[in-house]
Amino acid sequence: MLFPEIPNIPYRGGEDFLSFRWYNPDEVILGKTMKEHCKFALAWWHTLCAEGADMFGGGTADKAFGADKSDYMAYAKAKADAGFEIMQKLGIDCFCFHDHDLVEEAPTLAESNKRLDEITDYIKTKMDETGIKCLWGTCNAFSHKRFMAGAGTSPSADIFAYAAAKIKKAVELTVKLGGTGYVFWGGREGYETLLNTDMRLEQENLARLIKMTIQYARSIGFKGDFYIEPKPKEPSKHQYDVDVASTCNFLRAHGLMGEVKMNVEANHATLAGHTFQHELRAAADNGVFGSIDANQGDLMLGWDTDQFPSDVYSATMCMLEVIRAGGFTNGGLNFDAKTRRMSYTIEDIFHGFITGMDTYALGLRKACQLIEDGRIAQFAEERYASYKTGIGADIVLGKAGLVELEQYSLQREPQLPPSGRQEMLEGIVNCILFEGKPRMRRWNDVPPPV
Ligand code: XUL
Ligand code: CO
Repeated sequence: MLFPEIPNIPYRGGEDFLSFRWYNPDEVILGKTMKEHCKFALAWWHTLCAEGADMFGGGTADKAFGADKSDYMAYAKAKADAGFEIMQKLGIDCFCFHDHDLVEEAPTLAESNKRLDEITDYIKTKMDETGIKCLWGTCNAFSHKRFMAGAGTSPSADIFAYAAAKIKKAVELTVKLGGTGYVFWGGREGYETLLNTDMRLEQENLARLIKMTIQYARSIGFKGDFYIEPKPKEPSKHQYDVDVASTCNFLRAHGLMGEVKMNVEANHATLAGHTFQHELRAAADNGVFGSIDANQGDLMLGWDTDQFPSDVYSATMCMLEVIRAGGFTNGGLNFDAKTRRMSYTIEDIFHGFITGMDTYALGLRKACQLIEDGRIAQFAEERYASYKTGIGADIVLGKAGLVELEQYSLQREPQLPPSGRQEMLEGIVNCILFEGKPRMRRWNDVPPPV
């Protein structure tokens, strides 16, 4: 055991140190256990690799986990041991990885692949022993300097080929570890200036790479889902997968709709100028809701801070959308999150996960209360009641065109639309969030707007 001072983290429902207050894995809510609703996962890169380096200084956390870092395999195995201990103590059933999170990249592709084979043999044994599973895998095609101008969107065909070779291996590893998803995050798939960029060719090539990956993965028996993880910027000034809507446009333009879903990340939504809920709704409405990178950004910063989530409001709206979308199938809530640079101890990692898991557990509980309360959904439904009958139904059913609508409008001046009652709805949310019970009268008892 690497961290004997840290116990298994129990659900206590109180304020005890190192315990869950709201996450009670086996408690059944709306017909499913909390564990099934949430499907939490650990991100190998943040939890086991990131040491807190930033633009102005190196790492503050020791993530050698007792190993000699120059012995790459001993170091890789120590990270795996630490990861499994952390997951077991927290009751997290899944992890997500990039190829070279698992073991340091070697000078050649062949040697790198050998290292990956060896470390995944080790990880697979630990998975069999513990029952821990792989939620999704992905490929790091952005850190090495060869990918400075992108991978699938590189101006160099040799780099495209190298990225394809690396992705091939990452897909094989995902299949080997039984991953139920494969993620494309467009690391440096974007541009800095159009003065040197053929945007059309770059996007076509990106689509080609995704198609090759799908074709190969299916040919070796991958049955899971593919996800694109939209992000508007960072590291590129402009990343091609800006947000869910523009990524859907990319998928449609290249005949990939139906083949690829979304991995929606909270902090990426913030960077795109959207709420997390907006991105989730856009995914569900387009039939591409897949998985979630659960973290949170800082609204005052323009970069990806990848903080552990603590915003219950946002987590509640997220779980509302997840439930609305029918819950997770192959996806889950991956903590693409790291402790702050000043929170550098192993205990801080546990606090990060406990707060993150409790935030989502509380969000789930509150989302269920909002659903059971019913007023919010009912209000939204009734707001559009005019499309159920009469001219509204004709519009929806395609029975009315401009001529009919002109005829209709010549005979009557429309009334103002019903009040949106945003403030009242926000009040209802607050009552449920902070008091756990409704305070107001039912909305339809409220007098109509004047
Ligand atoms: C980067 C990011 C990635 C992906 C996986 O912003 O979110 O870590 O989640 O490549
Ligand atoms: Co992410």
